[in-house]
Amino acid sequence: MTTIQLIGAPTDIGAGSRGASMGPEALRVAGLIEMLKAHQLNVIDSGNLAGPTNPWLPPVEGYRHLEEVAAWNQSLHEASYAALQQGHLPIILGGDHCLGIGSISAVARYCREKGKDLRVLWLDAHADFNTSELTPTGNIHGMPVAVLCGYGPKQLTRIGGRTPAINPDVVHQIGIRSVDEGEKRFVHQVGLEVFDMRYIDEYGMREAMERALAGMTENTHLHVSFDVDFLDPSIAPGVATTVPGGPTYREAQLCMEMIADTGRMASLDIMEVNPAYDVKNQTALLAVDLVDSLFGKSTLMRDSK
Ligand code: Z70
Ligand code: MN
Ligand code: MN
Ligand code: MN
Repeated sequence: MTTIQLIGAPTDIGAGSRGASMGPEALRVAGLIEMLKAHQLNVIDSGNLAGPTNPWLPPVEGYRHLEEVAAWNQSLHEASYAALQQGHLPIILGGDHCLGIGSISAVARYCREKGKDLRVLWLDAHADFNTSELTPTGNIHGMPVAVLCGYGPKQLTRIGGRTPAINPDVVHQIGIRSVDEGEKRFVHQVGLEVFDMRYIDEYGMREAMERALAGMTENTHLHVSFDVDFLDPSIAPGVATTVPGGPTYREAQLCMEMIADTGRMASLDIMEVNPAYDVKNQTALLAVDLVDSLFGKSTLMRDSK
């Protein structure tokens, strides 16, 4: 029986607005644990990590709160790695998306040691591929993919003991529709695989997901990093950075169902839920509903593949 371990990381240290620090509790209040238990999963809620408070300072040399971001991610790295070593499936409750650094560096370290092939699905409105030179804001939640690929300050790129933590070709991004000018060139330069909204509009979510999930084997560890601003703001208003033109409810459900069908998801981030922008916790409720599909809820019985 699979054991899920919830790890809360209540911080908005890498974001441009306050409030994602309330995300972990919003997800619990929305019934995350009860939903997981209904799938006959063992659930351990290890509570929330502790870390520095948000000093709300301007950027220094292209980074806001670099030391605090490093502290949160170091602690998340250790907690996520320990969960994986115990054979648990960690679900990280963010918190802003800078936490993908600690989470995914831990998954990458675990996969290296176990000889597993890592694949990262990055569901987001943003590519999160900025560097201190490219960033228009200094907010580190716009940088985690670049940091994981080795582009960034050593306080962050060295978390997990190997730089780079991952190669760009393990990352497959879905739903992207807001990329800064310099960031665009850099994404292109390293050859990140991006299924942006233009692609999804032209070819559909099904084609995008078939490609993003193609070529996995029994040995693949699939990590899903779900930034809730992936979703169209009309259904998910509770995020700090809404970007119009995201996946609809039905497209998002299909995306989750196709991931579930692979049976390979072994770790998950749920990031950027921001109750300060939400109405009656609907965005956390929607995230729980989608994660329900990610764990295999489906409308009808289906042939197992
Ligand atoms: C912009 C930046 C961002 C959210 C990532 C936005 C980044 N590209 N915003 N996630 N919510 O500031 O780097
Ligand atoms: Mn993000
Ligand atoms: Mn985003
Ligand atoms: Mn690939």
